[in-house]
Amino acid sequence: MNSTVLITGATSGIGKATAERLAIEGCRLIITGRREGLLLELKGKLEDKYKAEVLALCFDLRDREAVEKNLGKLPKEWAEVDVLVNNAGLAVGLAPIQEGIIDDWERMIDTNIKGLLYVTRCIVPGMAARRHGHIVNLGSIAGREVYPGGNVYCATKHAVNALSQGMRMDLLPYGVKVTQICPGAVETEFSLVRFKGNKERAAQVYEGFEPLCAADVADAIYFALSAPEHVDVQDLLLMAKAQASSGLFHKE
Ligand code: NDP
Ligand code: 8X3
Repeated sequence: MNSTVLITGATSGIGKATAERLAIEGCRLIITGRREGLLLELKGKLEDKYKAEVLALCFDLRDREAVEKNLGKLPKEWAEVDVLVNNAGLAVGLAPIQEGIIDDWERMIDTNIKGLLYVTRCIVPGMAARRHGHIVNLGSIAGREVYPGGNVYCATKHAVNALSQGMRMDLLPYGVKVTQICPGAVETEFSLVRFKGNKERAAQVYEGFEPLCAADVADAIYFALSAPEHVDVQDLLLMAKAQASSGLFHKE
C-alpha cells in the first residue's frame, strides 16, 4: 500500500499497532500523540525495523490551535494524506450520572468528539479536493449500546457513529470513503486510563476471558483499507469470541 496515513493516538494500543501494521504494508506514516518520548520511540522503531518514512507530531488534540498549527499546513512532502485514522480517544471513570465528575466528562467530549472534529477539519478538505481519501473512525460497541456508568463515554462513541454516517454522506460526491471500526473489549491502556492509573481495577476488566488485542483491531483496519477501490467497508463490529454484547461475557 503506497499511502500516506495519519494516525492519531499512536503512542499506545490500537493506534500504535495500526502504525506497525501499516508500516509493514509499506505506508508512509504521520503519527501523533501527547507523550513525545513514546512517539519518538515508535518513530525510531518504524524507521529501523520497517524502513518506513515517519513524521511524528506531538500535540494535544483537545487544543484547537495546536491541531491547526500541526496539521493545518503539513510539510509539502506530507501534505497529501490518503488515509486518516481518527483513533485517539479515551474513557475516564465509570460513575453513574448523578455522581459524574464534570472534568472527566469534558475530557471525553473534548477528546473523542471535538478533537476528532478538529483533526478531520484540517485533513479532509484536501481529500475532497483531490477526490480521493479514506477516513477510519474508531467507534466502539459503546457507540451501539449503552451500559451502566458508561453514560458520557457511550454518548461520545454514539457521536462518532453519527459523525461517521454524516461524513460518508457529505463526502459521497468526492469519492472519499468512511469506515467506522467498532471493537468490543481490547486490552490496551484504555482501562488503565479509565480507572486513572489503578492497575488492579484495570486488569479486572480482562480477567477470565481472552480479549481482543490491539493487533486484532489493526488487522481489521487494514482489511478495510485494502478493500478494492470501489468497495467501502462502512461499519465493522468486532468482539472477542467470549463477548456477545457490551455487558455479556463468557468468563471462566
Ligand atoms: P489507549 O489508551 O491505549 O490509546 C489511546 C491513544 O489516544 C494514546 O495514544 C493517547 O496518546 C491518545 N490520546 C488520548 N488523549 C489524547 C489527546 N488529548 N491528544 C492526543 N492524543 C490523545 O487506548 P486504545 O488504543 O484502546 O484506544 C484507541 C481508540 O479505540 C479510542 O478511541 C477508544 O475509545 C477506542 N476503543 C477502545 C476499545 C478498548 O476496549 N480498548 C474498544 C473500543 C474502542 P497520548 O496519551 O500520548 O496522548
Ligand atoms: C471501549 C469498549 O465496552 O469498555 O470502547 O466501552 S467498552
